[in-house]
Amino acid sequence: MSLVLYAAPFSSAVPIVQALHELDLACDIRMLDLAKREQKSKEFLALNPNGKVPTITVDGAPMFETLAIELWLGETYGVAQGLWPAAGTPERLQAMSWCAWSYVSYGAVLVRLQVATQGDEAVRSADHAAAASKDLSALLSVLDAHLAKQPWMLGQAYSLADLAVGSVIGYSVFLGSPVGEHPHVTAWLNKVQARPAMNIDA
Ligand SMILES: N[C@@H](CCC(=O)N[C@@H](CS)C(=O)NCC(=O)O)C(=O)O
Repeated sequence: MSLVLYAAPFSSAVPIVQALHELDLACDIRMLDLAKREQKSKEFLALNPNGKVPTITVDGAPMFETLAIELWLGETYGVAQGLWPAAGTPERLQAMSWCAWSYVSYGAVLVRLQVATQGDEAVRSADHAAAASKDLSALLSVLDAHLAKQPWMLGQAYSLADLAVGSVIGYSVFLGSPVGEHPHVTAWLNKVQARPAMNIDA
């Protein structure tokens, strides 16, 4: 398969670049200059009408949304390498659940924190930030209890589910989420972030 990834530094595309490294996959990575609005060119909008990175083409066919690309990379390339559970296993169900949990359930509350702390002046609010922080902490407690039982998201071995969930949780630290109050999440995140693939220049 011929893969072309459209990415940008310090963007949502970074976990995809990291997953490609974990999988040792050949991919033509094209860095867009978002400040120059290269993502809004007619050619790029034909691939992703949202005009956002990451966008990947598979033998010319486009796909967008980080979560969707991560799940697709896992099922397409990860199973053979032991980095993604096989279809039909309980672990596959858990992988899809936790990845969606991080991007959708946790991500939605994270946006509340981001808007309350870094949004336009009119929408900034200490009260909303405190409420979002409390709700994030409740979600982190669920993750902490999960990681108290096992060292990695899916059990005894690292997988691309750790990369996906770890990317969202790691980004949330940067936004001020109370990750540090959850010891098992913190210890797991340190292990995820120590992987060589997480420290490449993306
Ligand atoms: N939910 C999307 C978000 C993608 C997104 O917001 N990408 C940003 C970079 S982090 C972007 O391309 N921004 C350019 C723009 O909005 O013009 C995903 O995960 O793929």
